[in-house]
Amino acid sequence: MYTVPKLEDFSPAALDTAAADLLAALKAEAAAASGAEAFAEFRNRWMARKNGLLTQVNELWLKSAPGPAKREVGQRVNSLKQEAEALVTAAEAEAATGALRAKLAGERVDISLPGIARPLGVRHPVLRTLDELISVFVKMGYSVAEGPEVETDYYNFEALNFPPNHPARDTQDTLFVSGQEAKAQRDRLLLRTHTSPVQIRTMENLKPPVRVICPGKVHRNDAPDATHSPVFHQLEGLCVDTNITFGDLKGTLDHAMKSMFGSAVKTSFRPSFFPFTEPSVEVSISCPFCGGKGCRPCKQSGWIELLGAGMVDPNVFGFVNYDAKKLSGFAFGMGVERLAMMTYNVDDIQQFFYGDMRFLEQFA
Ligand code: FA5
Repeated sequence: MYTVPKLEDFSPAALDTAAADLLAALKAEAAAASGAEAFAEFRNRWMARKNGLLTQVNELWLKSAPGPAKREVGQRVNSLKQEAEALVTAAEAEAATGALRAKLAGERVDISLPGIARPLGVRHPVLRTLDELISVFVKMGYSVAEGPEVETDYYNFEALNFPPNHPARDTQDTLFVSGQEAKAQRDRLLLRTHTSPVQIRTMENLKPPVRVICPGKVHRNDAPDATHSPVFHQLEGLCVDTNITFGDLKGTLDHAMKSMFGSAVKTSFRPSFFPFTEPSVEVSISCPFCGGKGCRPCKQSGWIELLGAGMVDPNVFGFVNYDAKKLSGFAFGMGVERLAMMTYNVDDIQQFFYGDMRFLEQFA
């Protein structure tokens, strides 16, 4: 194995020979060092600061060179060390690619293996019902409007003719945003309890005639049960023009329900109360499951209550600068989950929100 010789002769020719011997030995050892461990040993033998072969060159050649030759020897030793270091670095890179090549040589990509199939999602039954409803009304000439889920007291209640502290507010158990006490009541934020505020936002922005539907998510502090969820969806409708009558309301909703549940379905309108409509009605459809004879979904009554509606109260027109003497209109709001339950014969509203694949896969 190579050792750094002591020099007697410091002539350029003798130095050249000694340098050539050293480099030849280094190259041979680099080529022989296979594997990470052997290479580390090789590197250490040559490069170690303490007693590595290149350090020994310093000691044995440079330090023992006679005074007049020192300069010449110093330059040669420096360039020799540089060359040696470059050779070690190159050998190191070569060893790394060599190892990678060896690893790859043992691996094969099997392009005939099937890939990882991602299951394709389907539209959620609630959104599917919403889409169907929207398309029924779009065919009747309605456009679609949206509004914010975090609303002000003004749009959710006041402009809909719910005065502050009016008991009608209690019919919609409201989730309020905290820390709003410093604001005037009308500016306080809440999670909208219905999509009716979009009626106001629409009339503020559009001149009559207006025909819009407003789909969206709403929130109430309702305890979850088979027909109630604290988060659910509504589809609001608003039609304002001259000479809009209660007959238009009945015809429109009757047509919409027949489009959704089949032409045999009948609609029934019973008096009700909402502050923003006068008169107000609850709309029911004849039970599509039993045809009106009475069954479990319709609680033996033959009818299923689906939505609230009515003629726009003139006070509401006052909030949006519409002329209540010239204009009239109707509005309605339906719970989309309740319609989806009817469409897909689902008896528990909570099924829509559990995210249980066994339930959702049935709609694929
Ligand atoms: C309203 O929200 C009125 N804004 C509807 C309206 C619009 C009337 C325009 C007149 C004119 P109501 O609170 O009844 O009304 O709710 C409407 C529908 O939402 C109900 O018929 C029901 O289908 C659905 N709904 C109400 N609460 C829940 C709940 N917790 N979970 C699921 N659906 C609900």
